[in-house]
Amino acid sequence: MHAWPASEVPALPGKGRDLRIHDTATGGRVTLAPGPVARIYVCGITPYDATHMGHAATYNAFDLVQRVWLDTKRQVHYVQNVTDVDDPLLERAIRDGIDWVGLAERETALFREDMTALRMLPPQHYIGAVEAIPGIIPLVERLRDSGAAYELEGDIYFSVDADPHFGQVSNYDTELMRHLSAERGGDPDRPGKKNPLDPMLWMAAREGEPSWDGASLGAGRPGWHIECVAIALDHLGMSFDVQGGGSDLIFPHHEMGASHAQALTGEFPMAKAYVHAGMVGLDGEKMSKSRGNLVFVSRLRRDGVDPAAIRLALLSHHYRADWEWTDQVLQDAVERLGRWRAAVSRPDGPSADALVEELREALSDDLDAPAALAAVDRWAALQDAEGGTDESAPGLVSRAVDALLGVAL
Ligand code: 5CA
Ligand code: ZN
Repeated sequence: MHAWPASEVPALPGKGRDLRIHDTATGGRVTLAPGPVARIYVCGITPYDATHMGHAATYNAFDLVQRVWLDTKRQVHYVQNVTDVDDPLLERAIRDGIDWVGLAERETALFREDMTALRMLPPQHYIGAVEAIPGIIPLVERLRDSGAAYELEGDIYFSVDADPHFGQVSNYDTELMRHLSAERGGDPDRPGKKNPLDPMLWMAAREGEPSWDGASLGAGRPGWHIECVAIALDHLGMSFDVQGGGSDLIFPHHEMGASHAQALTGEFPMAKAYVHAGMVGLDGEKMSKSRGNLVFVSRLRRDGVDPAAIRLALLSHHYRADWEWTDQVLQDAVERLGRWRAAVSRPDGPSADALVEELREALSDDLDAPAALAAVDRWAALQDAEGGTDESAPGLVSRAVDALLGVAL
């Protein structure tokens, strides 16, 4: 699949700092000091509805990760998937009486437009589940042949007990895992499973649903977790730097994915850091397609909201916090954007050298975007109150805000 066009990232004087980021698996901070190429996998959308502010907030977090790395003069190898065949997509297509392929294409196209407008850096590999199927089949066969997977009435399940490290991404207890498994696409109550938590790797063809020739697996379609593992291993290999997504993916998705990869390769861990963004809510509930309480990026754009203001609204919250979208959040961002634009439109101003270092310090410290915004606010306030004589300062602020925060002033 093609991704979306990249906005240019201006180079800044000096060099950025290594990223220290919270890792869900260890519960602590890890310093990611990869070699010249940093590797990141971020779980993509299930394209049955438009991009909402929760999605945008999650992709904003991982965009910042890349901008910090780019500022350290590293290259970034970024992979993202599109879950273009799965139960929720098929259910929505049936509900609306439309073709599931067309629905996925339409919503993926809209997502690309939203990401472009928000200046999110594109992945180098943007891979759909359907196009990954030829790579998924041999992995499931290998898991089955090694005893890490088993058949139940034609479906193939992964045996969580095959991975000695199972449970070490979420660190959740069994009761919570069982509850979340039932809530998030699993089937813990199905009779005949070895462990109620075992997730499906390959679902045998169902009447009226799309299916593919699965060689020795028979006709069917892939499970959700193996989709991301196949794509990540194919393009990044094991022990990549960051596995990213929203906190609703901690369990089962990232737990199971890590276990699949570890059982397949005998290596541990799959990722050096499991990084999770908080949930964005509306009116006290998580914003979700299934609940329908959504604020869409495309809707705001159509209403004439500047995408840079949407981006500033996202940046005004720490990525790990759960927060509520309100009109006030957007209004504050619109006002901040106006203040910043006025401040950089003058021919000179107070020196911005210290500001660049403050931005670097804030973002390398577990992506502290609110602290970064506060630093720019201080420079803009000084510009407003006293001005300055540094003719390079306004341009440097614009470039730093663009390079590190993805906001075009
Ligand atoms: N296709 C799978 C991942 S392989 C999926 O979860 N798709 S999704 O469309 O449901 O979500 C896309 C991304 O947005 C995921 O990282 C998810 O964790 C994140 N996300 C979904 N809802 C919210 C929300 N309300 N707040 C923050 N992030 C969210
Ligand atoms: Zn995923």
